[in-house]
Amino acid sequence: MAPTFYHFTSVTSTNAVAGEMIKNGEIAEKCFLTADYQTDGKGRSENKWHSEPGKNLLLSWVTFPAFLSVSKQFQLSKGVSLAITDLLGSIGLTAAIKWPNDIVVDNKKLAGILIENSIQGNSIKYSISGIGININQVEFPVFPYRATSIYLETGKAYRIDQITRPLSERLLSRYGQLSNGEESLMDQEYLERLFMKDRVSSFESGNRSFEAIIRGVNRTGELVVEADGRIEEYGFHEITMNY
Ligand code: BT5
Repeated sequence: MAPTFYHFTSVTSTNAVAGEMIKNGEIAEKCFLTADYQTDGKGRSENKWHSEPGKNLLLSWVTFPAFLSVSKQFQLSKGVSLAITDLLGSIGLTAAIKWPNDIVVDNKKLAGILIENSIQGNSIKYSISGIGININQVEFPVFPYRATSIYLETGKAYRIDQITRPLSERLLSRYGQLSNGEESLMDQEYLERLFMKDRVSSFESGNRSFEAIIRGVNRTGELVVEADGRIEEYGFHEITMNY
């Protein structure tokens, strides 16, 4: 089945539109939604995703990963992170995966991922992978972490579809690996691309600030760090890394 692409000029959020289309039964496997502009682009929790009209990739990819148990849902995030870094590598950029959902180039955030899963019992009914990749934007608001774009890093302007199409192929290919059970290969590549792995970073957890070394990510997607010689594991909401 060939992938389907839906393009919108302006939407609230491509993830929200994808969710509505799924509920209305308008969407099947291998579906990609893109928009030039989002009036309410979403990040995690209450965070917003900012993007100037027509400058960047704003995409939601819909999957129905019935083969994946809920406890393994982070594997999807790994697949998406690998696909984005594959794509950036193909245009000459060395990108790292900053756990849990950022893609950074030269210590600056170039892309963000927001995966929203609909869970039923122990299975994932559907999953919406929202991806924002900064392509041609040159100025950004002041964010806690610096932002960058493909243009700023390579000096080359891209049409959005020059990124969307190859990215969709990379996503489907990584998804194929996941559904074929090629997890250990993906785990290994993920670790190789993990930002600050085996280097000392500073973290905050609750009201504690500390230094630790990222060692990896466990089966359920928690960050594994070594602090004072001890291994500790943290969930998404339990730790932030300063960089
Ligand atoms: C993310 O959240 O990084 C997930 C972003 C996902 C965006 C896509 S676009 C298509 C789809 N539809 C949606 O509505 N969303 C998805 P988080 O880790 O919470 O990071 C958000 C934070 O990154 C913001 O609070 C800002 O500090 C910063 N930020 C916002 N826009 C940015 C940008 N364009 N580049 C770099 N940083 C940005």
